[in-house]
Amino acid sequence: MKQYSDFRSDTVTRPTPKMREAMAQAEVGDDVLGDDPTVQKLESLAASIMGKEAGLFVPSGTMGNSIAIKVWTKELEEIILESRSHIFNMESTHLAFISRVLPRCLPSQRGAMDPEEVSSNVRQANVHIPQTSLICVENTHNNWSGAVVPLDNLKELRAVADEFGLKIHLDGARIFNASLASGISVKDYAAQADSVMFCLSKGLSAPVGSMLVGPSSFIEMARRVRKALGGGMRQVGVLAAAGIISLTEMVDRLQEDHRRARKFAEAIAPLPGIELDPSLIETNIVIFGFNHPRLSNIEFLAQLQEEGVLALPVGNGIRFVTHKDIDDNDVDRANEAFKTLLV
Ligand code: TLP
Repeated sequence: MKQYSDFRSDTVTRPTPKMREAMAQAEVGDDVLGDDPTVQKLESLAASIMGKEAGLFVPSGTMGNSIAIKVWTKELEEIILESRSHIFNMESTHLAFISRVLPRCLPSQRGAMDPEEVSSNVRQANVHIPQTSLICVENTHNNWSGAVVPLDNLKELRAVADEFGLKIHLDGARIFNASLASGISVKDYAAQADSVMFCLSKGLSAPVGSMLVGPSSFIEMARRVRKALGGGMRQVGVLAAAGIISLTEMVDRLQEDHRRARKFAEAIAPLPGIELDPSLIETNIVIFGFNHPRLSNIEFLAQLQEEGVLALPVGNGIRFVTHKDIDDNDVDRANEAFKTLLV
């Protein structure tokens, strides 16, 4: 079988041998009945790492975000979110389909919305208009090439939320990447939000699963919503066991992914057709514009695949993501393929 260097996403990471061992050994019970000790351990670990009262293990990041929005909002309301956010662009239609709220998308500086603009877009309900109830933020910001949203920006958004009595939900799918890149603790980021979703199954390499954390009353309701969405899982300690390893052993190595992403970006930036400022690459996602005289991004991606390198298109550009199963040889292979195909 052909061995690919797979830069499509950090979601492709495979569980480590230690995770597989922990999964085989996991003590389990019926989690819907509240009997699974391994899930309980993971949920309290996640909550304590983020400085929140309680946690909930959910099958995916998308379900975590959709549950949070469902719990924090009701019909006839509107939420403010960033125009390139994952929630608005990549999670199908759950805002409409599950929560029945309107999105109000605002522009940003690499994921950081202007607090004054947010403030002026908060709407107080009257018979004509919806009530704003929630602000969603994303850190790191996927579609802004893994940008770290500054803590000061989140603090300013917190102040706006407090002024108007709004909640903040943080899509922290890659919050540990943000923390390692900035040196700011995940607790400090989480303190600016009422609830946080973060993923175990991306750079942290668990096979499945994300966490939702927040106040106990919020998590109590989130557990009911998860069940209503069909996300109540039974002997799921086998998966939680891998998630515990994600949180206890897989965080620090994300630095490696950041180093490789920067190395890759620096190597390809001068090549014909690539529109990229490598100094903007802070974490593990490299999104670049592609404007080549001979090739479209789709044609180029097909040729890269022939060379054993996989990546995904984003609009007219391309996204590369580094992760545990990408090493320096994979980066060198990609760099070589770029040179051969583009020059
Ligand atoms: N992102 C995936 C794809 O959906 C694009 C990826 O490959 O990057 N929030 C953010 C910021 C995300 O990047 C993702 C996944 C999610 C939420 C959703 O997580 P899952 O895939 O577990 O539903």
